[in-house]
Amino acid sequence: MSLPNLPESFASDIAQERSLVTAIPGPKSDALMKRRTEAVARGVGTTLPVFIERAGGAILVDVDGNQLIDLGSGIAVTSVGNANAEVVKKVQDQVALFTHTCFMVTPYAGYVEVCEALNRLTPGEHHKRSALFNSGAEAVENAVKIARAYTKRQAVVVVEHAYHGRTNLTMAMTAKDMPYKHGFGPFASDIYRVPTSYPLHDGLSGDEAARQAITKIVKEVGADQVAAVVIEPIQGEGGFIVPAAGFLPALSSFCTENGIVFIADEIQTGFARTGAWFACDHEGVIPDVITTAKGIAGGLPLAAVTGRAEIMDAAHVGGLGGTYGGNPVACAAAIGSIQAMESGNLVTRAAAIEQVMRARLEQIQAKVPAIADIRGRGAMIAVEIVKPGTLEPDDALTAAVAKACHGQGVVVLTAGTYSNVLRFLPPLVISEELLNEALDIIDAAFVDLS
Ligand code: PLZ
Repeated sequence: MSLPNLPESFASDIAQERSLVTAIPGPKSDALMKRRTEAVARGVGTTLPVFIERAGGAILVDVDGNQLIDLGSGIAVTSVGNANAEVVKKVQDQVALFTHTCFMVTPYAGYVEVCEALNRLTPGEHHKRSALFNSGAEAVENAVKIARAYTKRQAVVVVEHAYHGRTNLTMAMTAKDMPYKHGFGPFASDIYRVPTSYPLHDGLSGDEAARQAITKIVKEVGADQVAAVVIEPIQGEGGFIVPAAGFLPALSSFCTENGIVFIADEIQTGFARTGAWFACDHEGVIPDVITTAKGIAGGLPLAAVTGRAEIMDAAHVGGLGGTYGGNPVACAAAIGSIQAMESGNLVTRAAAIEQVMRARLEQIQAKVPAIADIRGRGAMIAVEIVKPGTLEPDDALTAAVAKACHGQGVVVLTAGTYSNVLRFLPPLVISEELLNEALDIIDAAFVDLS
């Protein structure tokens, strides 16, 4: 299996090579870390205490001159590569023209163009409209506002292991206590959590898992009380949990039959990441409303809600907005990023990355019994790590493997309610050599530590 070539325009002026010239972290990063500790609130965590000075493609260059392989993409953001040339050009042109007007005060074409692209690319051929925001959490908040306005109902159903953000409403929708919610309540009311489909642990078919969730909604919430079911088609922070086939279609049909708005949170899975434009496409699920962010704009803050025109227009004039939502520079970045995904055929490339990664991870699994599962789609792949012979989470081994990778200059992330999932989100432009080198390091870390 080999990865398809990319057009010349994707070349980065930073050599796509790993290179360690100091310990990780090096002395300059250490010094900055001391300043960070003094100046920045401790609640803002750090995965890797290495300060970045430049980046290109799938390489991060730190202040000590080390070049790290990026298997995190800043949590699924820089899908088109860091500092992608098309994104940089669009941003530079826009920033020199004007930086802000507030779209609600005096509009500009870039915002409309991004909404047109969203309406075209998201699942379904129906008439759609979009609205733009700054962060994923803000998009989820607005999707809920819109669903409540449309249905004139209040209850919101979410699932176990869900992650939807850190604002008050989205904390209530997020499942995991530590670190996201602990001590930060009281949380928004009228949020109900039902079981999801987690094939490794529940052993249920998609239909059985859907029946379990639907029964709980009907019996404990009341179907006619529910404004929206909000679900990540593949859970991100929850541990790249891919529901059993049929689960999402069954849940979506139940929503349609009961006048419930089915909201797919594709903030992490969207924009080519999973080897399709959107993860819902893998099962032909057409959400009523979809939230996007992260990969949409190549690293600039932008998020969106896209949905059926009649649902989106249920919010009254002036009911949606915000000072910066759909900022012109972020919109220019999104236009560049979407163009790069199309010209670089990154949907296909994400699917090819899955083939390369799965083959290598299966080889590692064959010698490491702690790896209970390899899952995900496209360039969103993870392994779940357990005590061998059980399904008991091993968060200590997970953290140790991640740390060993970091020490060798490979940025990997962890995830999961039990912090026992090692996840990989490489930029979709990563070269096959870099990807294989990173996998060599992951392989060695597992063999050494387990
Ligand atoms: N919905 C599915 O993945 C953000 C969180 C990082 P924001 N995931 C990364 C952290 O620890 O804060 C996310 C997501 C899904 C919503 C969000 C929220 O997006 O842009 O971080 O607000």
